[in-house]
Amino acid sequence: MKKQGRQNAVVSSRKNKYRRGLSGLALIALSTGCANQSISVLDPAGPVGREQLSLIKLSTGIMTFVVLVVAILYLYVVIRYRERPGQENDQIPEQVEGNKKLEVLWTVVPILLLVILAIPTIATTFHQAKKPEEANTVRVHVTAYQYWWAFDYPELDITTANEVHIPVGRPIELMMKSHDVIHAFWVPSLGGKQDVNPGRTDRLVLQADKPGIFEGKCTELCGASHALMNFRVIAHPAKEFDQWVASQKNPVSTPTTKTGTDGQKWVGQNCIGCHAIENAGYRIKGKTGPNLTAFSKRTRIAGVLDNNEQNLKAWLKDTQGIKPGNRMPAFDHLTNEQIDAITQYLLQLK
Ligand code: HEC
Ligand SMILES: [Cu+2]
Repeated sequence: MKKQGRQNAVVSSRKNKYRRGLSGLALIALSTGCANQSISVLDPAGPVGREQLSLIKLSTGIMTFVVLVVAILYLYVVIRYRERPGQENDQIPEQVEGNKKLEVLWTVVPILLLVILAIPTIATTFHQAKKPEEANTVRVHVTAYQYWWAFDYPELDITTANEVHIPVGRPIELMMKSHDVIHAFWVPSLGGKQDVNPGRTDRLVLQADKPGIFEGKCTELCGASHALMNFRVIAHPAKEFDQWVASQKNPVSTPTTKTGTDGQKWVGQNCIGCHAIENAGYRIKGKTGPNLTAFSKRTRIAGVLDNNEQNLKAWLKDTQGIKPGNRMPAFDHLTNEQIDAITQYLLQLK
């Protein structure tokens, strides 16, 4: 019920022509508004996430133990040695200095606790940093931009953005770098976080055991729209993944309607300097914006809006209201007819 209310709020604020600021808040509500996706470290969906959760449980257990011991001792001392009625104010209790047993106890116990914490932490860290076995691995190059993610599959010759498709049950080796500032890559259900830096490449290996949509977030403050720098890991059974690869390599990019053809032309004139679309006959392949090949298959626009006609028009007219400070200018100077044609064209790319 609550979620429904929030979504209604989004729709009505959209009617108010996306009041700046307000719409940002509404979008956050929207992006958390769906039920079937997973975004929790407590709900791991692969071996990396599970190992990390067991470390979280271990350290939480140790911390809880320490807090309890300290709190109980504290309460005991406060109550047992409180000032009692009739006691003289300046009466000083017996002074004790140095107790070998106690000194040893409270040095050794914390050391033991740290060792118990350190051994599995170090072992897991090295285990997870290992390069996965060659044969089975899917390699993906990740590039972070303010405020979106590019995904290249070097061995499959595919480029996509904001949504990275993977097969279940196979390790995914993500080699990551940043195009601008420091970002961080985090998919709570699968694992992370990994800082993504300009000028160096870092590896993160993830794996999903079951199909599903796993939400990802940038988790290093990177600018005005940092909180909206969302992405999705979409895990498929092996066969479905192969189908996705095939459709992505042989995308449908030729419009069949007059409006679609107009759209293709307007996109060529306005968008293709920044965006690439495969199989569409454009001579230029823009690289400063997300690759839009097979765009209609994306579930969201820019990581924040559901992908549909109405939202796509809203995005084109008010990019800055929806994602403040992002690098795509608004196209509010285009006529409604042009926007209609562009939208229709993009939504038939599959
Ligand atoms: C100056 C470069 C530039 C131009 C020109 C441009 N864009 Fe963009 N576009 C971007 C950038 C950068 C983003 C990523 C914004 C973000 O999420 O931070 C983007 C995002 C998008 C997205 C969302 C993509 C996704 O993966 O979800 C769509 C759709 C889009 N642009 C369509 C268009 C269309 C249609 C045009 C032409 C009318 C256009 N763009 C013109 C730079 C540009
Ligand atoms: Cu970021």
